[in-house]
Amino acid sequence: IAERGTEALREHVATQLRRARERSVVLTDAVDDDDLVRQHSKLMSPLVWDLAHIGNQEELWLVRDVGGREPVREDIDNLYDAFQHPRADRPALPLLDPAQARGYVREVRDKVFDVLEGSRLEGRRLETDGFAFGMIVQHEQQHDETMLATHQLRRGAPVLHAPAPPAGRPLPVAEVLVPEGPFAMGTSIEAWALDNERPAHDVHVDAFFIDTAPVTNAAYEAFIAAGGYDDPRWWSEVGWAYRVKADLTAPRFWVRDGAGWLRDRFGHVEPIPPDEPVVHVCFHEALAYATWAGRRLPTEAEWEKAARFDPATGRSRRFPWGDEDPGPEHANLGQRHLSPAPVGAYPAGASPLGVHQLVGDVWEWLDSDFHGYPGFEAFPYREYSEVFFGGDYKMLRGGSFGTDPAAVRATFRNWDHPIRRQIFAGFRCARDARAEELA
Ligand code: AVJ
Ligand code: FE
Repeated sequence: IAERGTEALREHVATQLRRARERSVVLTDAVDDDDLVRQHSKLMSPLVWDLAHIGNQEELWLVRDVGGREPVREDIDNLYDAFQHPRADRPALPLLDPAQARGYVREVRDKVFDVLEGSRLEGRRLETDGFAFGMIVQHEQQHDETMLATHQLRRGAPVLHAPAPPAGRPLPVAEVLVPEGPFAMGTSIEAWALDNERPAHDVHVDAFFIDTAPVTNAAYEAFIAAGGYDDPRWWSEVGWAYRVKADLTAPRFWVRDGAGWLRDRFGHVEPIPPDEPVVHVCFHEALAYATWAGRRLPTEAEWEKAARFDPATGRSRRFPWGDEDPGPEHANLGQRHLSPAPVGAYPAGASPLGVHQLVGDVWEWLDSDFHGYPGFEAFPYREYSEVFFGGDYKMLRGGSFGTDPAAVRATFRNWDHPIRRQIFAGFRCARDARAEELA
């Protein structure tokens, strides 16, 4: 992005802003006003809150901060400040109604296009405008994924439709060795990288094996059938306590069908595709599966090395397949398909070491907590990342079928509470390399 001329960059920003808005409109026009204002789950905001919050963040950063313009609706800042009101409390707030919210986001967007016309855009950080637009594009796309998760929780006839993902094919090997040694983790040069992805720094990683694909529904069903949910040996202490308290018996949205299972996907109840990555499991379920299978979850550094390290050059790539932005041949991103794709569906997206589907399909739970990298600087606000450091979170990497390409990179870091299951998260397994395997 940095090498493009200002006009090309302006066009790129405009295109990304429009793409994000098209998606927000699809997700909010798909349901009636009653479904927009209702809370479909205590875990989620009403969709109409997300919509106006998207507009309010855009107003704060692009209209007021970058543009230096007069506020559009200063009076509603508090209502749409995520730190003022937990999700469960948002339906009771005096929110903009659907027509007002739609009018508000349109008015803000008109002003933003005006600001964009006069912007210099040459820099990577907020002072020089380019980053601020990228941050707001990513923010809208992040909330679009959150709204997609709200749709998954909504009951009633299906309103979202998309073609099935491409077919899978068997992978030649189940796991690959990632060699011992340092690699460059994080980035100091990616224009739209958020504060927690910075700066680039060398990390030493011991040799380890990582699965070439995420754990599938069929593999996960074998864990269930083997009594995995009834045996505390496989669970951490806190994981087992949660498994009992929440009465977990299978991934969220799986429904019993005699001796087997079906799944409810955006209101379509269907057989569970055996070769698709399992989705809607929490961190505790992922860890229990891995322990049962005699494996473990990768750490965040291991995942990023598997995704970026090119053994031929020693360099870290932007994406597993190289430095090009994601195309439809590389990864299942962008809500083009409303489910993960079967294992092997994206051979062009594999990493140099032969690891598939690291980006797209399902977010992958990792056995790491959320901290800043050495040299971390909060930017442009502490509430994006820093206030979450050291909290009760586990890391997630790679994005899902619901994540837009603009909002994910091999350096992109996501986090959530280890009990969360409504997000589009699965996992893959890893293991230590034994001495005799390294000879
Ligand atoms: C980075 C996905 C954890 O959705 O809570 C949206 C992103 N921050 N608005 C979230 C975010 C502020 C954040 N995650
Ligand atoms: Fe937000």
